Amino acid sequence: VDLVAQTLAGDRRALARLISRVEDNAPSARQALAALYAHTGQAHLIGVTGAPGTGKSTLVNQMAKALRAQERTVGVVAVDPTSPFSGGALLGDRVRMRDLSGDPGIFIRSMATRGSLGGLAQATDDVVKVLDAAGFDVVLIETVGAGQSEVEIARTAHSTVVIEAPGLGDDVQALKAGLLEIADVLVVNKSDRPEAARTVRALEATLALGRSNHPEDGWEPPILQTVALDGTGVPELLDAVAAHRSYLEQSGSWTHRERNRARTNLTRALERELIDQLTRRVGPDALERWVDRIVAREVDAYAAAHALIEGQDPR
Ligand SMILES: Nc1nc2c(ncn2[C@@H]2O[C@H](COP(=O)(O)OP(=O)(O)O)[C@@H](O)[C@H]2O)c(=O)[nH]1
Ligand SMILES: [Mg+2]
Repeated sequence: VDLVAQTLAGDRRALARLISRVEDNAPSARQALAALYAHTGQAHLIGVTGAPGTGKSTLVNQMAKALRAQERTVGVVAVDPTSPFSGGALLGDRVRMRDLSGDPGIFIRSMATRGSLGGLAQATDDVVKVLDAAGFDVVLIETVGAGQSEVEIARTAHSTVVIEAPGLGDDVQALKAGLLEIADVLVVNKSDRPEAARTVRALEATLALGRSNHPEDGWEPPILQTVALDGTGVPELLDAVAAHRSYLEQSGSWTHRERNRARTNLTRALERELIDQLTRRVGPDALERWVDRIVAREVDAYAAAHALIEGQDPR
């Protein structure tokens, strides 16, 4: 069966199987990704990130529903490497997202936890490409804004929505996590809570400081308020994200971001390919013997890498 052709034709079961292969990094997956690649580049990729518990999943669910009401098709990729469960999905996420099941205009995938976070970023990127090629108008990518890899995932989106919520301890968690710099749209969710106004003010103050450092950037991230529990503020959020897309297109930033994404993809592919080739050439034993020598303080990692590339024997 040709999963690629079926996926392009709109077959959702084929899409699900193809995504599983991509997630498992199966040998057939690279060929499939290559065949799909020419069909990518149409979807608006929207990253949704923020500290755990800010309401990302609830909000993504509402955004997806609102987009469906506008007759737009939606792919959702939820990435949660902090979840210890296989499948990566928090049970609550699955339950809440069940609202939307049975609708062929939406496809939701929770990414499995990977051994390495670098692998997770790559796998997420690949799954997003499959959804893009399959023709979804919008792909929402939920990540926990907690570390470098999550920031990297959020960064590959066209538009990044950073979620804050009042009452989680610190005034501005996103600031601590370094997320404000990548925010195209800021959302204070849980605005049904009285402390929300204070969180908005804290964000405004922080942004006012940061903005003067980037006078060349023509986009000022708006600060919106939502109540994901009942959908309050979600239409305004979608408007802001659409406005950001228009800004990207008119300013030339869309092309610029596409180039950056292509460069990241190429660099990652090169790293993977070169390491694979080298490991095949010298064998895994040689690698381990260089590790021994590094541990023994006989050589440093740079010298060992250089020696490996030169084809030298560890001993
Ligand atoms: N009061 C209030 N609670 C919310 C709101 N949005 C989400 N929550 C709750 O916050 C908790 C965490 O939500 P979740 O979407 O799983 O957050 P995530 O970890 O960021 O994905 C859940 O108990 C939600 O019901 C909101 O707008 N107001
Ligand atoms: Mg979540």
